[in-house]
Amino acid sequence: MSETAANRPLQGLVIVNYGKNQLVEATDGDIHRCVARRGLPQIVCGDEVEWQPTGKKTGVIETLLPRRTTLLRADGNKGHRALATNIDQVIIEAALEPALDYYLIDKYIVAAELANITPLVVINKSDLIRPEDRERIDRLKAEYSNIGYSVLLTSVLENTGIEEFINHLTDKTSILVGQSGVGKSSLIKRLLPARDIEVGKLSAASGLGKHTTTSTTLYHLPRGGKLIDSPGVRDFHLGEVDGSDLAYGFREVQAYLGQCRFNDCRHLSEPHCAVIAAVAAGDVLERRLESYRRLLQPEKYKP
Ligand SMILES: Nc1nc2c(ncn2[C@@H]2O[C@H](COP(=O)(O)OP(=O)(O)OP(=O)(O)O)[C@@H](O)[C@H]2O)c(=O)[nH]1
Ligand SMILES: [Mg+2]
Ligand SMILES: [Zn+2]
Repeated sequence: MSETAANRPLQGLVIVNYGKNQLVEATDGDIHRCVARRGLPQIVCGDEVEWQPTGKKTGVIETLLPRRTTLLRADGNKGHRALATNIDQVIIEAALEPALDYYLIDKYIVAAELANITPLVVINKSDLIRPEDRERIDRLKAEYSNIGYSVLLTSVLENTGIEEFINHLTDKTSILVGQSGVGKSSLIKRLLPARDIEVGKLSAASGLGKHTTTSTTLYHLPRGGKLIDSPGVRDFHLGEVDGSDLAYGFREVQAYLGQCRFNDCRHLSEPHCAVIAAVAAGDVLERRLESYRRLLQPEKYKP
Protein backbone atom coordinates (compact mmCIF):
# COMPACT_ATOMS: atom_id res chain seq x y z
CA MET A 1 0.00 0.00 0.00
CA SER A 2 1.34 3.44 -0.84
CA GLU A 3 1.64 6.03 1.89
CA THR A 4 -1.29 8.10 0.58
CA ALA A 5 -3.58 5.08 0.29
CA ALA A 6 -2.73 4.11 3.87
CA ASN A 7 -3.64 7.56 5.14
CA ARG A 8 -6.79 8.07 3.15
CA PRO A 9 -9.71 8.15 5.59
CA LEU A 10 -12.22 5.32 5.43
CA GLN A 11 -15.98 5.65 5.57
CA GLY A 12 -17.85 4.16 8.47
CA LEU A 13 -21.16 4.00 10.31
CA VAL A 14 -21.35 4.44 14.08
CA ILE A 15 -23.31 1.47 15.41
CA VAL A 16 -22.76 1.86 19.16
CA ASN A 17 -22.13 4.98 21.20
CA TYR A 18 -20.47 4.33 24.57
CA GLY A 19 -19.95 8.04 25.15
CA LYS A 20 -16.16 8.08 25.38
CA ASN A 21 -15.74 5.79 22.39
CA GLN A 22 -17.79 4.43 19.55
CA LEU A 23 -17.99 1.25 17.53
CA VAL A 24 -17.58 2.06 13.86
CA GLU A 25 -18.69 -0.40 11.20
CA ALA A 26 -16.45 -0.21 8.16
CA THR A 27 -17.83 -0.65 4.66
CA ASP A 28 -16.66 -4.29 4.72
CA GLY A 29 -18.76 -4.90 7.86
CA ASP A 30 -15.80 -5.14 10.24
CA ILE A 31 -16.26 -3.36 13.55
CA HIS A 32 -13.61 -1.07 15.07
CA ARG A 33 -13.51 0.60 18.47
CA CYS A 34 -12.77 4.26 17.82
CA VAL A 35 -12.19 7.48 19.67
CA ALA A 36 -13.13 10.80 18.12
CA ARG A 37 -10.50 13.38 17.28
CA ARG A 38 -10.61 16.36 19.63
CA GLY A 39 -12.84 19.20 18.55
CA LEU A 40 -15.51 17.03 16.97
CA PRO A 41 -19.05 17.22 18.37
CA GLN A 42 -20.24 14.22 20.40
CA ILE A 43 -20.41 11.37 17.92
CA VAL A 44 -23.62 9.32 18.27
CA CYS A 45 -25.25 6.20 16.93
CA GLY A 46 -26.23 6.57 13.28
CA ASP A 47 -23.45 9.01 12.48
CA GLU A 48 -21.58 8.59 9.23
CA VAL A 49 -17.90 9.31 9.72
CA GLU A 50 -14.46 9.19 8.18
CA TRP A 51 -11.96 7.32 10.29
CA GLN A 52 -8.39 6.00 10.28
CA PRO A 53 -7.27 2.69 11.68
CA THR A 54 -4.75 2.92 14.53
CA GLY A 55 -4.31 -0.77 15.19
CA LYS A 56 -6.09 -4.06 14.93
CA LYS A 57 -9.82 -3.20 15.22
CA THR A 58 -9.16 0.26 16.62
CA GLY A 59 -9.22 3.68 15.06
CA VAL A 60 -9.73 7.41 15.24
CA ILE A 61 -12.80 9.23 13.93
CA GLU A 62 -11.45 12.11 11.86
CA THR A 63 -14.55 13.72 10.37
CA LEU A 64 -18.25 13.78 11.06
CA LEU A 65 -20.16 13.68 7.77
CA PRO A 66 -23.30 15.84 7.43
CA ARG A 67 -26.28 14.56 9.41
CA ARG A 68 -29.52 14.08 7.45
CA THR A 69 -31.66 14.18 10.59
CA THR A 70 -30.91 14.53 14.29
CA LEU A 71 -33.19 13.37 17.10
CA LEU A 72 -32.60 15.72 20.02
CA ARG A 73 -33.30 15.71 23.70
CA ALA A 74 -32.56 18.13 26.53
CA ASP A 75 -29.05 18.01 27.95
CA GLY A 76 -30.14 19.24 31.37
CA ASN A 77 -28.54 22.62 30.78
CA LYS A 78 -31.03 24.46 28.55
CA GLY A 79 -29.34 23.05 25.45
CA HIS A 80 -29.87 19.93 23.40
CA ARG A 81 -27.90 16.83 22.66
CA ALA A 82 -28.22 14.34 19.86
CA LEU A 83 -29.71 10.98 20.74
CA ALA A 84 -29.15 9.46 17.31
CA THR A 85 -28.80 10.71 13.74
CA ASN A 86 -29.69 9.90 10.14
CA ILE A 87 -32.99 8.40 11.28
CA ASP A 88 -36.12 8.14 9.14
CA GLN A 89 -38.55 6.88 11.78
CA VAL A 90 -38.95 7.21 15.55
CA ILE A 91 -40.81 4.23 16.97
CA ILE A 92 -42.43 5.25 20.22
CA GLU A 93 -43.01 2.08 22.18
CA ALA A 94 -45.42 1.90 25.10
CA ALA A 95 -47.20 -0.84 27.04
CA LEU A 96 -49.81 -1.26 29.76
CA GLU A 97 -46.90 -2.31 32.02
CA PRO A 98 -45.24 0.03 32.93
CA ALA A 99 -48.31 2.29 32.67
CA LEU A 100 -49.27 4.05 29.41
CA ASP A 101 -48.13 7.66 29.45
CA TYR A 102 -49.86 9.77 26.78
CA TYR A 103 -47.84 12.87 27.57
CA LEU A 104 -44.59 10.94 27.06
CA ILE A 105 -45.87 9.65 23.71
CA ASP A 106 -46.80 13.20 22.67
CA LYS A 107 -43.38 14.53 23.66
CA TYR A 108 -41.62 11.95 21.51
CA ILE A 109 -43.98 12.71 18.62
CA VAL A 110 -43.13 16.41 18.89
CA ALA A 111 -39.39 15.66 19.02
CA ALA A 112 -39.78 13.55 15.87
CA GLU A 113 -41.92 16.13 14.04
CA LEU A 114 -39.53 18.97 14.85
CA ALA A 115 -36.64 16.86 13.52
CA ASN A 116 -38.54 15.94 10.34
CA ILE A 117 -38.66 12.28 11.29
CA THR A 118 -41.79 10.10 10.93
CA PRO A 119 -43.26 8.91 14.23
CA LEU A 120 -44.76 5.43 14.64
CA VAL A 121 -46.51 4.32 17.83
CA VAL A 122 -46.18 0.69 18.95
CA ILE A 123 -48.17 -0.66 21.88
CA ASN A 124 -46.30 -3.79 22.92
CA LYS A 125 -47.42 -6.47 25.41
CA SER A 126 -50.84 -6.64 23.75
CA ASP A 127 -51.22 -9.97 25.58
CA LEU A 128 -51.75 -7.91 28.76
CA ILE A 129 -54.78 -6.10 27.37
CA ARG A 130 -57.78 -7.27 29.40
CA PRO A 131 -61.37 -6.76 28.21
CA GLU A 132 -61.67 -3.72 30.50
CA ASP A 133 -58.58 -2.11 28.86
CA ARG A 134 -59.92 -2.58 25.35
CA GLU A 135 -61.80 0.70 25.11
CA ARG A 136 -58.78 2.70 26.27
CA ILE A 137 -56.49 1.04 23.73
CA ASP A 138 -59.01 1.41 20.90
CA ARG A 139 -59.42 5.09 21.74
CA LEU A 140 -55.65 5.64 21.76
CA LYS A 141 -55.40 3.95 18.37
CA ALA A 142 -58.26 5.98 16.92
CA GLU A 143 -57.00 9.29 18.32
CA TYR A 144 -53.52 8.96 16.88
CA SER A 145 -54.61 7.50 13.56
CA ASN A 146 -57.07 10.39 13.10
CA ILE A 147 -54.11 12.74 13.39
CA GLY A 148 -52.20 10.68 10.83
CA TYR A 149 -49.95 8.45 12.94
CA SER A 150 -49.88 4.69 12.59
CA VAL A 151 -50.39 2.69 15.78
CA LEU A 152 -49.40 -0.98 15.89
CA LEU A 153 -50.18 -3.55 18.56
CA THR A 154 -47.51 -6.18 19.16
CA SER A 155 -46.84 -8.99 21.58
CA VAL A 156 -43.40 -10.51 21.74
CA LEU A 157 -44.79 -13.07 24.17
CA GLU A 158 -47.58 -14.26 21.88
CA ASN A 159 -45.76 -13.40 18.64
CA THR A 160 -48.57 -11.23 17.30
CA GLY A 161 -48.27 -8.04 15.23
CA ILE A 162 -44.63 -8.84 14.47
CA GLU A 163 -45.08 -9.20 10.70
CA GLU A 164 -46.77 -5.82 10.48
CA PHE A 165 -44.02 -4.35 12.63
CA ILE A 166 -41.34 -5.76 10.30
CA ASN A 167 -43.20 -4.27 7.32
CA HIS A 168 -42.71 -0.81 8.83
CA LEU A 169 -38.94 -1.30 9.15
CA THR A 170 -37.62 -2.23 5.73
CA ASP A 171 -35.64 0.28 3.65
CA LYS A 172 -35.15 2.79 6.44
CA THR A 173 -33.40 3.55 9.71
CA SER A 174 -35.63 3.50 12.77
CA ILE A 175 -35.01 4.08 16.46
CA LEU A 176 -36.99 2.47 19.29
CA VAL A 177 -37.65 4.82 22.19
CA GLY A 178 -39.83 4.71 25.28
CA GLN A 179 -39.96 3.94 28.98
CA SER A 180 -37.66 1.34 30.46
CA GLY A 181 -39.31 -2.08 30.47
CA VAL A 182 -41.83 -1.66 27.63
CA GLY A 183 -39.97 -4.28 25.60
CA LYS A 184 -37.80 -2.39 23.11
CA SER A 185 -34.94 -4.88 23.29
CA SER A 186 -37.40 -7.78 23.37
CA LEU A 187 -38.82 -6.69 20.01
CA ILE A 188 -35.34 -6.44 18.49
CA LYS A 189 -34.35 -9.80 19.94
CA ARG A 190 -37.47 -11.29 18.34
CA LEU A 191 -36.19 -10.06 14.94
CA LEU A 192 -32.59 -11.15 15.62
CA PRO A 193 -32.85 -14.30 17.75
CA ALA A 194 -29.20 -15.23 17.20
CA ARG A 195 -27.89 -11.94 18.62
CA ASP A 196 -26.97 -11.65 22.26
CA ILE A 197 -29.40 -8.90 23.27
CA GLU A 198 -30.09 -8.30 26.93
CA VAL A 199 -33.67 -8.15 28.13
CA GLY A 200 -34.62 -7.06 31.66
CA LYS A 201 -37.42 -7.66 34.12
CA LEU A 202 -39.75 -5.16 35.70
CA SER A 203 -39.04 -4.38 39.34
CA ALA A 204 -41.47 -6.28 41.56
CA ALA A 205 -41.58 -3.32 43.96
CA SER A 206 -42.20 -0.44 41.57
CA GLY A 207 -43.48 -2.19 38.43
CA LEU A 208 -40.96 -0.10 36.47
CA GLY A 209 -38.19 -1.22 34.13
CA LYS A 210 -34.64 -1.56 35.39
CA HIS A 211 -32.79 0.32 32.64
CA THR A 212 -31.33 -2.84 31.18
CA THR A 213 -30.07 -1.35 27.91
CA THR A 214 -27.32 1.16 28.62
CA SER A 215 -25.97 2.18 25.22
CA THR A 216 -27.65 3.10 21.97
CA THR A 217 -27.00 0.34 19.42
CA LEU A 218 -27.77 -0.05 15.73
CA TYR A 219 -28.77 -3.43 14.29
CA HIS A 220 -29.05 -4.48 10.66
CA LEU A 221 -32.28 -6.39 10.11
CA PRO A 222 -32.39 -9.63 8.10
CA ARG A 223 -35.23 -8.37 5.90
CA GLY A 224 -33.70 -4.95 5.32
CA GLY A 225 -33.60 -1.76 7.31
CA LYS A 226 -31.68 -0.68 10.35
CA LEU A 227 -33.14 -0.57 13.85
CA ILE A 228 -31.59 1.30 16.78
CA ASP A 229 -32.23 0.19 20.37
CA SER A 230 -32.00 2.93 22.97
CA PRO A 231 -31.84 2.95 26.77
CA GLY A 232 -35.28 3.33 28.32
CA VAL A 233 -36.15 6.56 30.03
CA ARG A 234 -38.23 7.44 33.08
CA ASP A 235 -39.11 10.71 31.42
CA PHE A 236 -38.15 12.43 28.19
CA HIS A 237 -37.28 16.11 28.09
CA LEU A 238 -37.51 17.96 24.83
CA GLY A 239 -35.46 20.91 26.01
CA GLU A 240 -36.22 24.49 25.11
CA VAL A 241 -38.16 24.94 21.91
CA ASP A 242 -39.23 28.33 20.66
CA GLY A 243 -42.95 28.75 21.44
CA SER A 244 -43.97 29.41 17.85
CA ASP A 245 -42.03 26.34 16.65
CA LEU A 246 -43.56 24.11 19.29
CA ALA A 247 -47.07 24.27 17.80
CA TYR A 248 -45.66 22.87 14.54
CA GLY A 249 -44.82 19.72 16.48
CA PHE A 250 -48.57 19.08 16.69
CA ARG A 251 -49.58 18.01 13.21
CA GLU A 252 -53.34 18.54 13.59
CA VAL A 253 -52.79 22.05 14.95
CA GLN A 254 -50.69 23.24 12.00
CA ALA A 255 -53.74 23.97 9.83
CA TYR A 256 -54.96 26.56 12.37
CA LEU A 257 -51.70 28.39 12.86
CA GLY A 258 -51.86 31.86 11.39
CA GLN A 259 -55.65 32.01 11.84
CA CYS A 260 -55.61 33.32 15.41
CA ARG A 261 -56.40 37.00 15.95
CA PHE A 262 -52.95 37.67 17.40
CA ASN A 263 -49.89 36.84 15.35
CA ASP A 264 -48.02 35.81 18.46
CA CYS A 265 -50.95 33.82 19.91
CA ARG A 266 -49.73 31.09 22.25
CA HIS A 267 -53.13 29.34 22.28
CA LEU A 268 -53.46 29.59 26.06
CA SER A 269 -56.53 31.78 26.66
CA GLU A 270 -56.21 34.52 24.06
CA PRO A 271 -59.46 35.79 22.49
CA HIS A 272 -60.27 34.52 18.98
CA CYS A 273 -57.71 31.75 19.09
CA ALA A 274 -58.25 29.40 16.15
CA VAL A 275 -56.73 26.46 18.02
CA ILE A 276 -58.98 26.88 21.05
CA ALA A 277 -61.94 27.19 18.65
CA ALA A 278 -60.84 23.96 16.94
CA VAL A 279 -60.87 22.18 20.31
CA ALA A 280 -64.36 23.55 21.04
CA ALA A 281 -65.51 22.30 17.61
CA GLY A 282 -64.09 18.85 18.37
CA ASP A 283 -61.47 19.05 15.59
CA VAL A 284 -58.47 19.04 17.93
CA LEU A 285 -58.33 16.93 21.09
CA GLU A 286 -58.29 18.82 24.37
CA ARG A 287 -55.70 16.31 25.59
CA ARG A 288 -53.31 17.21 22.76
CA LEU A 289 -53.68 20.95 23.35
CA GLU A 290 -52.95 20.18 27.01
CA SER A 291 -49.72 18.41 25.99
CA TYR A 292 -48.75 21.47 23.96
CA ARG A 293 -49.45 23.79 26.90
CA ARG A 294 -47.52 21.59 29.28
CA LEU A 295 -44.50 21.70 26.96
CA LEU A 296 -44.85 25.46 26.54
CA GLN A 297 -45.11 26.17 30.28
CA PRO A 298 -43.55 23.26 32.12
CA GLU A 299 -43.17 25.35 35.30
CA LYS A 300 -47.00 25.55 35.58
CA TYR A 301 -47.33 21.80 35.62
CA LYS A 302 -44.62 20.90 38.14
CA PRO A 303 -46.05 18.49 40.72
N1 LIG B 1 -46.22 -9.85 28.74
C1 LIG B 1 -45.26 -9.42 27.90
N2 LIG B 1 -44.04 -9.11 28.38
C2 LIG B 1 -43.11 -8.66 27.51
C3 LIG B 1 -43.39 -8.50 26.13
N3 LIG B 1 -42.28 -8.00 25.55
C4 LIG B 1 -41.35 -7.85 26.51
N4 LIG B 1 -41.84 -8.26 27.71
C5 LIG B 1 -41.13 -8.27 29.00
O1 LIG B 1 -40.87 -6.94 29.41
C6 LIG B 1 -39.68 -6.89 30.19
C7 LIG B 1 -38.76 -5.79 29.74
O2 LIG B 1 -38.29 -6.06 28.43
P1 LIG B 1 -37.05 -5.31 27.74
O3 LIG B 1 -37.04 -5.75 26.33
O4 LIG B 1 -35.81 -5.48 28.52
O5 LIG B 1 -37.54 -3.78 27.85
P2 LIG B 1 -36.75 -2.48 27.33
O6 LIG B 1 -37.80 -1.55 26.84
O7 LIG B 1 -35.68 -2.85 26.40
O8 LIG B 1 -36.14 -1.91 28.71
P3 LIG B 1 -34.82 -0.97 28.90
O9 LIG B 1 -33.69 -1.59 28.19
O10 LIG B 1 -34.64 -0.92 30.38
O11 LIG B 1 -35.21 0.36 28.34
C8 LIG B 1 -39.05 -8.30 30.09
O12 LIG B 1 -39.36 -9.01 31.27
C9 LIG B 1 -39.74 -8.90 28.89
O13 LIG B 1 -39.82 -10.30 28.95
C10 LIG B 1 -44.69 -8.85 25.66
O14 LIG B 1 -45.03 -8.74 24.49
N5 LIG B 1 -45.58 -9.30 26.60
MG1 LIG C 1 -33.66 -2.53 26.42
ZN1 LIG D 1 -54.16 30.77 19.08
